[in-house]
Amino acid sequence: MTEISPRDGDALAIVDVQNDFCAGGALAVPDGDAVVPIVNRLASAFALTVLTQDWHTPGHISFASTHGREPFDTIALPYGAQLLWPDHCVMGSDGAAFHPELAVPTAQMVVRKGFHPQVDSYSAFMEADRRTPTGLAGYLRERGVTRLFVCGLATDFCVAWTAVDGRKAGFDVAVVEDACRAIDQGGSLAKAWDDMTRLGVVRLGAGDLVAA
Ligand code: VGL
Ligand code: ZN
Repeated sequence: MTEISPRDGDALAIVDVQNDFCAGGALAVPDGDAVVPIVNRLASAFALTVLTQDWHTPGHISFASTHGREPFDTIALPYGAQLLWPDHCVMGSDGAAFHPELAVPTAQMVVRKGFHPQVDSYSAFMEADRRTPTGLAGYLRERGVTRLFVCGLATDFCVAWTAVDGRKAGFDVAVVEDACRAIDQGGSLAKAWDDMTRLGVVRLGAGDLVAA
């Protein structure tokens, strides 16, 4: 793979590098912390960087505890099947804060998602009802972005849904695989790559973009 130099029209989306998805967090992604130095290095190569932050109300509909159920059970909601999670990324909590070593002072926008009590949002573009946009597509378009690189946590949920919706919104999208880590629950990682590949999401390594 030839090295791709970030240029005008490119942006990097750094998905959910938050304490609750890292070691000791409420929904720790295996080896999640490992993305932090890679993401920091990637970010330095982009003129436009966007952060996302999972940001739920207490008692959010995606929490197992809200339904008296166990994490990783699935329930039917008006907008479709919802996998249930431990309480995580409650707005304003330490768990919802960015990892303390995430160092992206140049980030120009933070997209918070999942803040409607009755609707989850893995994707940075569209809530789980598939109807409520976050505004990110418009923001990127107004900023002249055509190509979006995605990294962060977790590969098989918020990264994948963001990448897929980025394609549906008309952007060229690449996922920087080694700058992501997965939850990999019930085959979710393989399915996520199938979905992404089918929609033309390109799979890259950080070394394709920046020197190690
Ligand atoms: C995520 C599960 C629940 C993620 C967020 O960031 O991938 N996963 N909420
Ligand atoms: Zn969440």
